[in-house]
Amino acid sequence: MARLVIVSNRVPDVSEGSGPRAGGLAVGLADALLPGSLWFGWSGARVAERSDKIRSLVSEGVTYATIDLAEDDYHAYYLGFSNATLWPLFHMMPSLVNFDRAGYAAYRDVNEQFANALLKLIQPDDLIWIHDYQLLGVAAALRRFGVRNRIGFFLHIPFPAPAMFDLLPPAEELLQGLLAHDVVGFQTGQDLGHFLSALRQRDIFVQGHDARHDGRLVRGVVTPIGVNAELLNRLAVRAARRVEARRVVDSLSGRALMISADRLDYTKGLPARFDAYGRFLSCFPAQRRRISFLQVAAPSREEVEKYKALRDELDYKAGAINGEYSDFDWVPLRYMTRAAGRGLLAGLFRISRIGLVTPLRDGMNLVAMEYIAAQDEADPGVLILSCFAGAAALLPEALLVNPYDVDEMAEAINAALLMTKEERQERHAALLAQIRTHDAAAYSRSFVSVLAQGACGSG
Ligand code: GDG
Repeated sequence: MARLVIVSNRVPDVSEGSGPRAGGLAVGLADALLPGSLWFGWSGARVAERSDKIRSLVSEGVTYATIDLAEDDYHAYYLGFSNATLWPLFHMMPSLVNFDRAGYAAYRDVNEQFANALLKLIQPDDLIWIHDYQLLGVAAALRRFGVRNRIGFFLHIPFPAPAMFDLLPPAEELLQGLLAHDVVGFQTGQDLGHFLSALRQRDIFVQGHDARHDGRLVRGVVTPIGVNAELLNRLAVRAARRVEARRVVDSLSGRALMISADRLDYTKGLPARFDAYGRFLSCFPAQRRRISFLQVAAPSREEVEKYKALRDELDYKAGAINGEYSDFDWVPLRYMTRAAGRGLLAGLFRISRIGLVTPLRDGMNLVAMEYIAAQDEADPGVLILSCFAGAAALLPEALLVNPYDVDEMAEAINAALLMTKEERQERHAALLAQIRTHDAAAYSRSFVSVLAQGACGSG
């Protein structure tokens, strides 16, 4: 079998030896990462000048190769074009987009730097699998350098509707970049549809899910990412028994816990979620003292300006809710702006009666799946999920809500609190079956099998 080369902005930190990983790309790819595979990306380190030095480390038979980023590139490529231009635009939030040419120039340069390093690492038969929006131009650079390997790309975030995509000054070039791959994968059928529409509008020949361009075939696929449900459940069972989780249970005095856990990101819909909780407390006074809401918000991209503004807004809203509704012996909202440990988080999911996941737009959303996986099947909690998360397409038995509709979310919280055990069990069984079918192993298996088709010169 051909060797698999994974390329992503960051490579997982394997040096810490922190036990089983329960989330993220490392789990999504665990089944594809056979010994002998290579994973290439940015080390996370920033240096004064651009450098082509590659460092390698082998862990469990997998080679992790990294380069450092120049400080200027970190600002212009990573914080700039990737996270202040593409991220908000692909999540269809154009008013938050910052664009400047210098940022895009750095983005192209870094993508080329990645391609240059890869040239030194790859062999002719390798299958190359590139991940996410930071690296839309790597394959095009590899093609310019004459690389003829099979190259696949997977977009973890949504692909925007064409009218939104076209707002990007370099839209055309980015689309050409995607066409340099043999396979382009998306989380949902809607994302793939948007991509194909953008191609058709440019008179690129599309048939079914395939595009033909420059004499090459580009195959569009939908391969939703998933979690390892068994691993997560084991982690949750163990953590729920531990003293940290027990202390949380004791602190509830019999009340139901509602939990949300997100990176502190404006796409995750936290301000409207806080408003919805406030609306719930005001509209359903009889329920007030039956619930406690825990929001874990892991700081993220703190150097991007829009993220600072979000943090201030949430501080204000959290203070307002607790000021208005707290009692001497009850605080309605526990709001933490630091990450919880992986195990503890799984344990907290398990002891929570409600998982509240309301992104304004999300490629997939693994928290929703982790919440389901962590539940006790005999007495499971209720998942309230945004209809604009990719996960909603797979999880129709959740209570689906519009994350812009504060009243609807408030009503869903109430309905979840009142839901009978039978209904909770029924919904949970259906949700669990879905996340087992669409799990991490299925994700990488289905993508790699399409990428491998046509290898050895048959494409
Ligand atoms: C992107 C796309 C897509 C969260 N808080 C804590 C914590 N987390 C973990 C969760 C989960 C991961 O971070 C977040 O994954 P999501 O999928 O929810 O969201 P993004 O980070 O935006 O991921 C997304 C994903 O890529 C994969 O394709 O699903 O749509 O945006 O695993 O559990 N982990 C710890 N402490 C926390 O406080 N340890």
